[in-house]
Amino acid sequence: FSSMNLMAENNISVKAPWFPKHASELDNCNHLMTKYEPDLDMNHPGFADKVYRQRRKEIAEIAFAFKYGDPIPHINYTEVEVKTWRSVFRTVQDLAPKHACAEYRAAFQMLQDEKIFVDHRLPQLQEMSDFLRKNTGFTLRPAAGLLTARDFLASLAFRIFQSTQYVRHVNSPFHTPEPDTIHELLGHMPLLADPSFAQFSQEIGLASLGASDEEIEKLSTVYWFTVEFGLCKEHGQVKAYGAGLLSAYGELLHAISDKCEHRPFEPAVTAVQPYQDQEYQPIYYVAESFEDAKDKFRRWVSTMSRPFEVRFNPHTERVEILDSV
Ligand code: NLE
Ligand code: FE2
Repeated sequence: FSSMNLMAENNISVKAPWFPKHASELDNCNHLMTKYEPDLDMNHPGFADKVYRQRRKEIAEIAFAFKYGDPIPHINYTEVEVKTWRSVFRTVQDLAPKHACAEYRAAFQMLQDEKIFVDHRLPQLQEMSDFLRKNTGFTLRPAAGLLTARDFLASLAFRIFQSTQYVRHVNSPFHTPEPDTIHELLGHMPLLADPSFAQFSQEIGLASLGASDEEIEKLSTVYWFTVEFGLCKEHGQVKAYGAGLLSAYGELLHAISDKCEHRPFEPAVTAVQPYQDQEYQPIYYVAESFEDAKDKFRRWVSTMSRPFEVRFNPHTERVEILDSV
């Protein structure tokens, strides 16, 4: 058996792009997309704000210095940052009961019961990571900004979510095109505490390991229209489960209005739907349920071209490669 594994290891080096085989190798998966950096983008609300740019640098340094196994450093959030958190937190608290899916609402309640979600302070990534570990085995590591799709998806294969730790600019609390810790905390964390959703997230990650560039593009598009902007049905009503909707109430209300189009989630079709990340989406995909989305996703992934299969071993935090050809 071990020699078969070895063979697979040797073969894939010629056929497939490099990918991490152990959670510690995610230390090499922190490449940034620079399009939304406040230093580089004139339209960024922080572009003219020296204090904000300095703060972003400070917090980015923490992520760059982070190594596998380190505790996630604590951030002393400023009064302005707490004010931004509070205003987004309160709108989510108001809107979630009516518009968020049941899994989100249940996890949100748990986070409130554990006093991790309160309006007067931002949750720290380390306490959130501990919470997730207890519920689904997901953990967090800090990211300096928007990562390349390949690096970001790879971490999901290990049930690790790369999370930003800085706060959006105070002038745009209700929508930002780039991820920030409010988006991660209010958008992603509740659902990563749900077992079925956590499984779905990990499966997207596993499918991405060693995939071609075109396949990564398709997988990240599926991720975009599900984990980020997905809608689902609940007792005949349409609810939000996408993190980009749950952390941005402007878009959440848009997504359930008649100003956009709803289409049924169908991975092969969704995967090639062009999208932009500046403005609200014109099209959203609606899943019947997480279980249904997972089934459809699995069937679609099995049509992909990768010549081997991968399996995550949670005891060793290692991805095992199974030669399937
Ligand atoms: N638009 C989202 C928000 O404002 O929270 C962030 C999306 C990140 C992909
Ligand atoms: Fe996100």
